[in-house]
Amino acid sequence: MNRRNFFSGAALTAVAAASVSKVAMAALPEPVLMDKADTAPPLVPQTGRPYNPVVTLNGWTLPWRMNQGVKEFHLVAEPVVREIAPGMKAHLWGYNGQSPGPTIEVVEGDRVRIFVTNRLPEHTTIHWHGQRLPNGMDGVGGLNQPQIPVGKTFVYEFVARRPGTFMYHPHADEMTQMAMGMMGFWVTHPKAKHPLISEVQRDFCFLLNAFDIEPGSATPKINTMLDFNLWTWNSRAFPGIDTLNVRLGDKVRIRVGNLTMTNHPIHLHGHEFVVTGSDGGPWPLAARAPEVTTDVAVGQMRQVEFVADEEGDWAFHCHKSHHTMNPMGHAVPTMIGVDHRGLVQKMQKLVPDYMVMGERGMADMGEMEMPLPENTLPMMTGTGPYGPVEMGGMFSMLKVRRTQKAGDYSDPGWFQQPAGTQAYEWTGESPAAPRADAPDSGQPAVELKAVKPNSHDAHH
Ligand SMILES: [Cu+2]
Repeated sequence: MNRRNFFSGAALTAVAAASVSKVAMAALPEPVLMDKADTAPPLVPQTGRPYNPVVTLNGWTLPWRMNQGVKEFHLVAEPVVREIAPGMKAHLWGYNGQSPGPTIEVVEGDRVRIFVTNRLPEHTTIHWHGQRLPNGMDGVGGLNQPQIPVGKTFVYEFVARRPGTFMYHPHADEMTQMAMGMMGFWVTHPKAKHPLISEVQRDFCFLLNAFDIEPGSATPKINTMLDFNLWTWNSRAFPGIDTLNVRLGDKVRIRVGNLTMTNHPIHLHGHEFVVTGSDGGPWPLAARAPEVTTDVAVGQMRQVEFVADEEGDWAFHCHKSHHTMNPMGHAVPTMIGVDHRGLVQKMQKLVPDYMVMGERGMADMGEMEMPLPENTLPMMTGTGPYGPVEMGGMFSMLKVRRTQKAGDYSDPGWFQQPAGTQAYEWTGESPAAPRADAPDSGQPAVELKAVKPNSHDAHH
């Protein structure tokens, strides 16, 4: 098998145990690597109990081999190059060629054996966040096991005892290894119909992560505690995050885990969803309520469900407005209301490329063709059918279409607004806008007096 071309076919196929000799079965499973940041089609299981596979945003599911009833996976911890969005690549650490690592999908009751090979420059372990397992398999280096030394392979083995939404990450030099992008998703599907787990047509998953990468560089600053500048879903920033493309009327589940250093209120437009579970398991029906935003705290996971019954391109994003921005957003002073005329020409004599930012708000940034250092994303970017979307970071779209085929995850393009259903410009008579201060006094508003240049009233 050509490992690098493993995914080039239309359908993914797990390694068939029957075609591998006894000698080979005693050896390490061949690691499967990924060299792209694309969203892979769902990995339909070829062995073991059937289930409805998930789709990992800008990610993929790790194939396994069945060895005498045990599902065997091989994770390789290693330095990787990850495209964060077109125009920027980061030097991260991850698994099997990418950050995050591949999603692991198993079925409740499966016995799972995971070989973990360490190709990092330092020791590591893997903690299986949320799993019920023997204490010695929990992966906390120094506490439950010796660290996995550089160049060595350790084996984890346990039964996936409860169905749900989980993740994995190192529990060794955690600050460094998670800041470098080491993490992955884990889904345990129910073995039979479950009273609290719905059957859905689309089941998406991704991790929230964050990096601090100086404009013009490629390696994260691992000591950053809070002031990250790249807010990502599965190590991708808008417009590099794929859209979630569904058919009108589909029941949709989205699973999210947070391995950043802050909480993220995840918000969906145009629909209400219900939070149906977390890494603690499916939630009792009495604990569920409709929401359009759900906060995912650090180290938490949430799964939300809804029927996609409104056609359109619906924004789906973190509601912290700084998290829908790319680098450059923090050190820029607020310039709204400041008149730069005159100053720009003087500055351009000294610095030909000098530009004023934010004089009328920051929206100009979305259109600005400002020279950027190599390997840097614009602060607000991405273009929609009506111009710049003025977003970055943790932003994507739910695209709901009547014409999307069942099982088709391809991007249908931009939504065509039906006539008469879009905001439009008022072209009739415009009455004078009333002002709070003195609508009848004929005096200008107080704030104008304070900032108007050369005004005789400006002395305070
Ligand atoms: Cu956020």
